[in-house]
Amino acid sequence: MSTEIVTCPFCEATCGLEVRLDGPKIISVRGDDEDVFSRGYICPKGASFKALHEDPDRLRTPLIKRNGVFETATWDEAFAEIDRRLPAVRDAYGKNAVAVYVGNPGAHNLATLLYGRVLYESLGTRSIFTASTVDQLPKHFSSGYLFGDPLTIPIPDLDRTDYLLLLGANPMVSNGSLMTAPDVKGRLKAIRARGGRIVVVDPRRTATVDAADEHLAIRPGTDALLLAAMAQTLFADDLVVLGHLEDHVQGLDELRDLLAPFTPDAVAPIVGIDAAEIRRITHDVAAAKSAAVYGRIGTTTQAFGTVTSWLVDVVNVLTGNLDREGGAMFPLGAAGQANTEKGRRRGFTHGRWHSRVRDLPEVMGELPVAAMAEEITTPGEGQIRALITVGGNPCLSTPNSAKLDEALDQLDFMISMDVYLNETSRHADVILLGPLPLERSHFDLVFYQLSVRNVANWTPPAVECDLLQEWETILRLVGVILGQGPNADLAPLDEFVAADVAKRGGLTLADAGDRVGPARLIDLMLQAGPYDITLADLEAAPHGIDFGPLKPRIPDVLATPSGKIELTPAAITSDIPRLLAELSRDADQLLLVGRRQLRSNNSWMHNLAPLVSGSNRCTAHVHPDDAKRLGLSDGADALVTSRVGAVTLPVEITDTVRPGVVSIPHGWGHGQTGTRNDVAAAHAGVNSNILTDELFLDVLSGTAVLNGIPIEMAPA
Ligand SMILES: Nc1nc2c(c(=O)[nH]1)N[C@H]1C(S)=C(S)[C@@H](COP(=O)(O)OP(=O)(O)OC[C@H]3O[C@@H](n4cnc5c(=O)[nH]c(N)nc54)[C@H](O)[C@@H]3O)O[C@H]1N2
Ligand SMILES: Nc1nc2c(c(=O)[nH]1)N[C@H]1C(S)=C(S)[C@@H](COP(=O)(O)OP(=O)(O)OC[C@H]3O[C@@H](n4cnc5c(=O)[nH]c(N)nc54)[C@H](O)[C@@H]3O)O[C@H]1N2
Ligand code: SF4
Ligand SMILES: [Mo]
Repeated sequence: MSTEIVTCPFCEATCGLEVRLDGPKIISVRGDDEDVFSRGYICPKGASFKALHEDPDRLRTPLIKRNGVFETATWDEAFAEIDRRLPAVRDAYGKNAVAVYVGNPGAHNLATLLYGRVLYESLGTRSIFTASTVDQLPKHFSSGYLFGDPLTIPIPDLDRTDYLLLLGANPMVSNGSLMTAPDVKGRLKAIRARGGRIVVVDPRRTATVDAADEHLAIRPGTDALLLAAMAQTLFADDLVVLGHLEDHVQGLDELRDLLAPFTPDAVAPIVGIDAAEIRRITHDVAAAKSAAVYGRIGTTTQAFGTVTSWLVDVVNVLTGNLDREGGAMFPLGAAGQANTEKGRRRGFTHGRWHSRVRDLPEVMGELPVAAMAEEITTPGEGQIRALITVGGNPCLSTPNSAKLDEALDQLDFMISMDVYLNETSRHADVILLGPLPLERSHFDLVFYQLSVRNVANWTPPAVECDLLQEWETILRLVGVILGQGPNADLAPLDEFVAADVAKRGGLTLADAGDRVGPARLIDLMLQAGPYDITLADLEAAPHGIDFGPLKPRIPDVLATPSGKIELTPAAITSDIPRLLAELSRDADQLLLVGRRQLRSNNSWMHNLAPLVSGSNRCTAHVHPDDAKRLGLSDGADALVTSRVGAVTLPVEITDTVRPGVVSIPHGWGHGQTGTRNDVAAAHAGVNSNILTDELFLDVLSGTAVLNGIPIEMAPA
């Protein structure tokens, strides 16, 4: 018997877990009471490690599709097949003909985080897509222009704030996002216990609303108007107090003029919140000793995702709450945070190239995944002919996924790096499986940069595993792409990656001793980081190291060309005319929004029996007034139709959604032919992304609109 301490990589909360093992067999998993950050917290997904590891459907060997049927293969056979087929596509059709899609688990996996870039660079392709364009890209965009770096993102100082205004976030269920905060439940409770206030803006009465003081049931897609009216009110009522930011802000007068038309009275009928309420909330935020305005996926995956993300921080700035205790602050990650590097690049740009078919701008080197299907199906120079998916399930998670599902069949060659044969990987010609979390090392490189406290924690592999590690898989792919054949020597490739990391940190390879792989890279990044620690220090502290609460970082953190917070970047304010036009929009249209669920993890944990037991969760929430008007009855099937598709699913009549809004969770729609996930198939549900529209985007960032989709609904 042994006990291992690990960090859970399933969501952004970075909980410490205590895993009891009997040899390779998991006996139990519980929260690690001594974790410096999570203090014993665990959720149902973290508790499902055992079910995941023992899942009979989990892939155990690579698979190669021959004559339409998957056959088990050795690693050598799989790479020989890749060597035979992948370079041929590039040689025949050019570099952009090979595309990559990286999904959400990639943000929690050192293989993709540290070695993904060599894969892209070796391919030399511009056809790079990730789940960011169905998620948080607008926040990177707005932060890039406001503060000079897309990963310089202000995080609510949850543990000290006196007033938290949440828009489009449900951390009681999601456990927090762009806000690393294990036991967010306890942290929210503490705000109220110390006399603070929580206000939630959401078209649904969520679990977070239940934990809050106030709820504003906004009409979907109108947060930008609400925030613009709040900012306008701050100016009009003379509430702008920059305080410590006074010398670090540019564009205040222009901002006042731009936002002048967005009065509470002008926006109220569209937003669905009284003008007097908007004024009162604004005055409350301004009067609070400290306040943090925070927007999450309900504000990014909507028609004005970037403008909304920008206005969230505009309000934080105008009330003097940016970069101060209890406000919205900049974390200082222990490793790999670009804004701690000396002599870093000044400024952020996007649109350095554009997608071929729809001319959509690149942002952070990637193109909108909403455009991936058309790039596969539209003939011409640069047409995508091969695809590598890395820990992603775009056939369930991206807009108009039926179209993508069809498009994938047209590819000449497809590789999926995945742990399941599911809705996406069933299209692949070769599936390269990866080890599961307990079988690999882990360090939450990204999420410690977005954390409500500065902490760091290293996880060594807890369980032995004879699978190729995913960083090795990626390097082996790189070997194939570079023409070194299917059995390239990985050591020099790994050393090449490490030498680059060492150089950026002003170090040499020798500084990491004889370590290799992700451990070497993290060791180098820690040594180059702000806390003067090495990986050995973290190895000696299995419950993590706490570097304390967030500290003010302005002006050093700013990397804009002016060195100031640039409040009115043209790249963002160019969308104001479109926002003005919203003031005359149709406020009666029935709109679809999503709904995350505690026992789901996007699309991929529905194959674990403990997480899908109980009644069907894939239902359409409809307000009683709408149900009556549309002739829908509770429990009966309804047909939901959008511009691009239709699904039939059971109705759940509930006043937790505001009138005019229907909510369907995403990530369902299992049981398709050729998949191997029996439990999920028995709880199939429907895919809400059959309804979302690949042409409906946040115009600036190309992020898909997944909330606020116009739909029709009728009894089935
Ligand atoms: N309508 C609607 N759509 C949405 C959303 C929404 O709110 N509404 N949310 C969006 C958001 S925020 C996101 S992040 C995306 C997610 O979009 P995706 O990342 O495309 O989807 P996931 O369901 O997270 O799929 C993860 C895949 O990775 C595999 N996997 C899990 N662990 C590993 C691993 O360690 N290695 C490898 N190689 N594979 C692994 C799983 O089997 C699964 O196939 O969905 C988006 N789609
Ligand atoms: N249990 C669980 N946890 C997860 C995930 C999961 O699938 N399951 N996924 C993880 C991932 S990948 C992510 S990105 C995070 C996301 O973390 P959150 O952003 O906290 O996730 P959601 O629960 O989807 O919350 C979004 C809320 O926005 C609301 N909303 C919809 N449209 C609008 C609108 O127009 N305006 C406003 N103001 N609100 C709107 C929705 O009703 C919903 O309550 O969660 C992560 N954590
Ligand atoms: S909250 Fe997130 S990190 Fe914590 S146990 Fe659950 S899935 Fe894991
Ligand atoms: Mo996400």
